[in-house]
Amino acid sequence: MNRMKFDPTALSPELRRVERRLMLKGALSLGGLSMLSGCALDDEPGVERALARMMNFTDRIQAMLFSRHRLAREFDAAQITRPFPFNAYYAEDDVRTVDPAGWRLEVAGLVADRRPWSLAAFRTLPQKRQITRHICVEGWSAIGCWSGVPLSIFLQHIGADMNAKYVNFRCFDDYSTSIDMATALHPQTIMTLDFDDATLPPAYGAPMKVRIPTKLGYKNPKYLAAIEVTNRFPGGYWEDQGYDWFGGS
Ligand SMILES: Nc1nc2c(c(=O)[nH]1)N[C@H]1C(S)=C(S)[C@@H](COP(=O)(O)O)O[C@H]1N2
Ligand SMILES: [Mo]
Repeated sequence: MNRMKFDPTALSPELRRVERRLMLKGALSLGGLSMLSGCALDDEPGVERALARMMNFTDRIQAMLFSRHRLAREFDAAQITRPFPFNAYYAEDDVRTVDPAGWRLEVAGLVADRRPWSLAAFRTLPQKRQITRHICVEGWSAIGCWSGVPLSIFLQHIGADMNAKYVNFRCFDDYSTSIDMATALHPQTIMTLDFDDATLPPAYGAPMKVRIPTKLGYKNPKYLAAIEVTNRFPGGYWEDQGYDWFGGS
């Protein structure tokens, strides 16, 4: 790509709209993006490509800065947000439920043992509890109490390849998200069975959600159906629509 001086007055109406969108998001001007990417951005596909490359770059920087030993802040019981907000890509009335006794977590990909897991089996593993802040990109945050099995312990049990790059989550409400292995092994990443010291209710992801306080809300999958260990970049429901893949909080 050729380096060109960025001339904002030479923008087409279409690109002017793209620029306004970028500025509104508080992100970056087209000129800034053009400088950072070293490309003349003279059409919308060009802008999209440059943005995707930037996103890739910020994902890598975030991954480098992430430490398995740096913990998300924990709070006191008195600080728990009540009522805790519900959010999904649909309204609360449309929440899907399953029979907890019949539910099994599917296990796929780079693991030694692919047998599905029941809730009773998860209850036999060590549990951890956390009171942490959930941050949603839609502009709200809330403090909640979750407990369950650390994902790292589950990955050991199924003989997962810990050198694989990604852990992918598929949900039975047709949602999905995925995380890097360092986050999967983080001590506060837990396969949640309980919310507020009682069985996880339908609104918050029954029968299982993955609570990841080092990630933004959309990377905390509810209604878990399957887990896959993989080296193939998995993306996710919101990530495929342009949300940052790393999504650190
Ligand atoms: N399966 C599933 N998980 C999901 C979502 C969803 O729509 N479906 N939404 C995500 C988003 S954007 C947020 S903010 C949180 C909301 O979780 P809560 O209802 O427990 O507050 O769930 C995340 N996990
Ligand atoms: Mo969210």
